[in-house]
Formats: sequence, C-alpha cells, structure tokens
Amino acid sequence: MSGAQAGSSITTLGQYLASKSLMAGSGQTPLDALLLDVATACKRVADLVRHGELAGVLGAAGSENVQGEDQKKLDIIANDVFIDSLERSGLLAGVASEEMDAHHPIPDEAPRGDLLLAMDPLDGSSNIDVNGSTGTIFSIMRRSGAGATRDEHFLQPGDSQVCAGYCLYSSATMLVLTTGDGVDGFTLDNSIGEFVLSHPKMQIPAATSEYSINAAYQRHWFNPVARYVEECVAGKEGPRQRDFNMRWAGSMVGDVHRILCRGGVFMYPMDRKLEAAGNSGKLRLLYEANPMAMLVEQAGGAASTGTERIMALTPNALHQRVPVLMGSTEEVQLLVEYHAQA
Ligand code: P6P
Repeated sequence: MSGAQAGSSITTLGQYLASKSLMAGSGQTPLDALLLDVATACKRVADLVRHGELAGVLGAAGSENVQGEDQKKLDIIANDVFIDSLERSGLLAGVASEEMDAHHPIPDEAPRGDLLLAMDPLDGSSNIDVNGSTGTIFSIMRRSGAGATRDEHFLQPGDSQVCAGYCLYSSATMLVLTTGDGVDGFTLDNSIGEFVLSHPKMQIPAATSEYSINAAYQRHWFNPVARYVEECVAGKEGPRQRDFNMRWAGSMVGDVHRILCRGGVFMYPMDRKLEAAGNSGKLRLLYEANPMAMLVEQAGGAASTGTERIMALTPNALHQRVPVLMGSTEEVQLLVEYHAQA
C-alpha cells in the first residue's frame, strides 16, 4: 500500500528543487544535483539503520574518531556511504566529516566542483544499539579560488553556508533542509523510494515551555545555565510562573527536529568538566552547530554560544567545538541575558 494516498498530489524532492530553480530563472543547479545525491546517501543509510542487527551494523567498531570518541560500526559505514555517493558527483571540492581527521579530497580521476560538504554522518550514534533516534547533519559551502582543496577552505563562518540540513532516522525518515529561504521537511515514502514534501515552511514558536539538556551534568554547569534550568524546574511557583517540560533525545538531530516541530530550547553549554578537559564545548561548530543554527534561524529561532551568535563565528579548526544554545527566541535571549549578567 503506497504511503501516499492513491490519487493525492505529492511533491518529491526533485520536483521541489526543480521548481525553486525554475522560479529563480535557472535550470538544475550544482547544489540541486548535490542535494539529490545527498538524499540518495540518506536513503542508503536509512535502509541500514532500519535493518539494524539484521544488517549486522550495530555495535562498536573498535576504533576512535579524531575526538577520541569510540566509533560505532554504523558511524564508519555511514561515512563511507556518503563518500561513495558523493565523491564522483563532479560537484564537490572536498568532504569534511566528524569521522575523518582531515577532509576527504576528491579522487584525481573524478571531476571536481566548487561545493564543500561538512557532515556528521551519523549523529547520536550512542542511540544506535538501543534503536533510538539518530541522524545525518550536513552543511554545504562554496569553495573560492583554484588549486588543491585544503582543510582551511572549510573554515568559513556559518553565515557563508549555501545549504544546511539533516536526515532524521526515527519512526519516519525525514530530510529537513534550508537553502536560505525557509525550512522545508520531506518524509521518505519507502513504497516509491522518494522524499516527499510533508512539512513546508517549518517555524519555531518564539515561546516555549520545553527545554533540552543532559541534566546529569548539573553539578558542572556555570551559573547562567544553572540559573535558567533552576527557574524552569521551579515552574509555576518560580519566576517563570509556568511549568516546563524536559526532553533529552541523546541525539541533536532528534532534539532539534522536535524544536522545529513544536518549539523548545536545546542546550549543550560549556561547563566545568569540558573546561577541565581543555575543550571549548562538546558539539562541533562546522558540521553540528553551524548547520543546525542555519536551520533554526531560518525557522525563526535563535542560535548562540551564550555570548556570541553561532553563525558569526569563524572556525579555527575542522573539529572545533562550541557551546550550543538554540531554539525558541525568547528562551535563547533569556539565556544570553543571563550570560551577560554573569
Ligand atoms: P551526551 C551525540 O553524540 C551528540 O553529539 C549529540 O547528538 C547529542 O545531543 C549529544 O552528543 C549527547 O551528548 O553527553 O548527552 O551523551
């Protein structure tokens, strides 16, 4: 039985991209073609995630990534699927990934484009073995100049992204993306193998009563975040004068998707534990914070480190980490205010 009701009109990702380019007065652009290849890679990963143990892709890989984090088998497999799906497209000048120390150069025998892709091929991989939500996060930038691509070409501020998106592998597989003109969501209809437009113009409500943070780290929080969460927990009796709810998916894609759907604020702040370890945050600027910040801002939300707008930062390294506070504008602004008062 097809997921799309018989006879109903649908818009596939390909039709969506073609109509946007036609409206912009051009035929298919290199970015359109790249997004179709990204969608193919997402479908391949979604199939592996959906089969899980039956595909023999669960469990640890027995290796560490550049961040010193234990890799899951599917972290590496997903990375390889994206490289295989994209490196011969003739559209890319290079690929950077959480799972690779340096960027992946386009093979000499393959044609080269001027787009750069930075990705977390499988975000939330700690959820894989327990069938929790996971996702792919991607950021697309342009590469200026000629000559061989270097890591430095990726070190562009988030404002220079031409596209950002994620694919959420959950009860449904959803591709959510922006090219700077709002955020649109597509649901994978497995019966026809197409991403179908299902959530046009996603918007984050300015107000929310739902926050996301890993409360196990409470003793490590600095005062601004500690104060914000304490006031949420105080509920009606406290200064916020309303009760709050808390959600923590363990995958940024799962939490940010929920926020794009119904509002909320996602926090992975700097804390004393990260500071003692010499880290400037947990989440990576290039392929987690920046793409999610573009999506959140395009959906009417805000994204800050607490003291700076995330997309204004110029990365100093491929795997630079930053504090992340993003979602409903009223809550992000309150958090920024508390940071300023500290
Ligand atoms: P913690 C997943 O590893 C990730 O990078 C994000 O997707 C997620 O929000 C966060 O880390 C979870 O971190 O410390 O709660 O395990």
